Amino acid sequence: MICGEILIGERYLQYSIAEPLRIKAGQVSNATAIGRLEILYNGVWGTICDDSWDLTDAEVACRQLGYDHALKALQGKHVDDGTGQIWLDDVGCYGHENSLSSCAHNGWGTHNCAHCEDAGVECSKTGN
Ligand SMILES: [Ca+2]
Ligand SMILES: [Ca+2]
Repeated sequence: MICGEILIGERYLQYSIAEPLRIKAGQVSNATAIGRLEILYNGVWGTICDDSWDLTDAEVACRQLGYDHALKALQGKHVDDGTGQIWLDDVGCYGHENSLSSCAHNGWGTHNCAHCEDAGVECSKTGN
């Protein structure tokens, strides 16, 4: 999410704020987290489509959630269906991003998905 621009010298620097993530319909402890992934945008929690959802994307999400590793990128058939807004589709992270919202995607709310395709994560505090 591009939130604005700052003029520094003769260059405009774009800055951004990470949209928060949460895990729903799963199990969360200090050591592990597993469940449906949701992201907050414009004050509304929404889900992420499992199209092209992979371990690299899950790594970024798990790190943003405060875990060290992603063990699995869960596809919709392994995740309880969410409701309401579907925010992200075709997420494409490189893996170095600090937040899921800075990864490539189709645009907020632009998708060809249903809630049976809601993506999830399995995150861990310790190794693989
Ligand atoms: Ca991907
Ligand atoms: Ca798609």
